[in-house]
Amino acid sequence: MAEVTGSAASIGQKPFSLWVIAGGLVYAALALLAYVVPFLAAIGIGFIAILLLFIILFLVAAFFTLRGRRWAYVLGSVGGIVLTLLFSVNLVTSASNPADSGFWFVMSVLPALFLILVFSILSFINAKPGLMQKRYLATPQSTGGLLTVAVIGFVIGSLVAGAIGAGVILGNTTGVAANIQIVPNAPAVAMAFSPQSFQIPVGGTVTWINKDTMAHTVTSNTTGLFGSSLLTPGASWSHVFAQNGTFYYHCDPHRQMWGVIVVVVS
Ligand SMILES: [Cu+2]
Repeated sequence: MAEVTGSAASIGQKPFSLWVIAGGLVYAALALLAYVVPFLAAIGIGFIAILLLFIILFLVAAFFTLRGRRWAYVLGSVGGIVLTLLFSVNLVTSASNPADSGFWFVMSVLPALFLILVFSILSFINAKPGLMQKRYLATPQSTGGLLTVAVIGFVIGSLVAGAIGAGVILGNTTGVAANIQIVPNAPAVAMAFSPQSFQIPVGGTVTWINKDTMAHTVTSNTTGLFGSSLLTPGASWSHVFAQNGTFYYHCDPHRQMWGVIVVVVS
């Protein structure tokens, strides 16, 4: 009984800052896992390996952070920065559209990484004198606690606003008259562009609409012939086909997504 009391007391005695760092790292690891599982079938083994590496790194860093190891939260912070830089383009795309499947991930993981970074730097600087000497590192009843609550509040707020925005964006797409739909879960299905083959007379216009919850492109297989920018969820794009012929196209980020436009002389 005395031992149980003792271990419970030692958990309570860990500095608040280490709980924030470890909690943030565990959240980042679980969020990565939750984000990537639906796309496992559609992404390459190399990409899965990289993400697994980050998940393991975050969990190991969290474990040793709680044991008070300085290298652990340095490792966690550096890992977070590398992850952000590596996927900066994807993060910006996802954050710019609440209907994007990655919106919740960016809006919760980036603030978590921010907290990890701030508390890691402060903990690193104050490790020698001891974290318990600084009130904002030692206890949640401090400016450190206030900052943590503020960041969590920001995350909840942006997720609620995002959920409302996503409904509006996806609701608006029903009014657009498009010839070809980029279907939900497009990278994982056989026919990502529906219809996959579409015929028009010379001079006709084809309109694509993205009904998926992630960004895609319409890109000619013949380089430079035609191509959209990244179409976020709900976005549409049109192209006029002035020449007859058979034009294959694909999605730039997901090469397995393809379709064909057949332009005939009427
Ligand atoms: Cu795509």
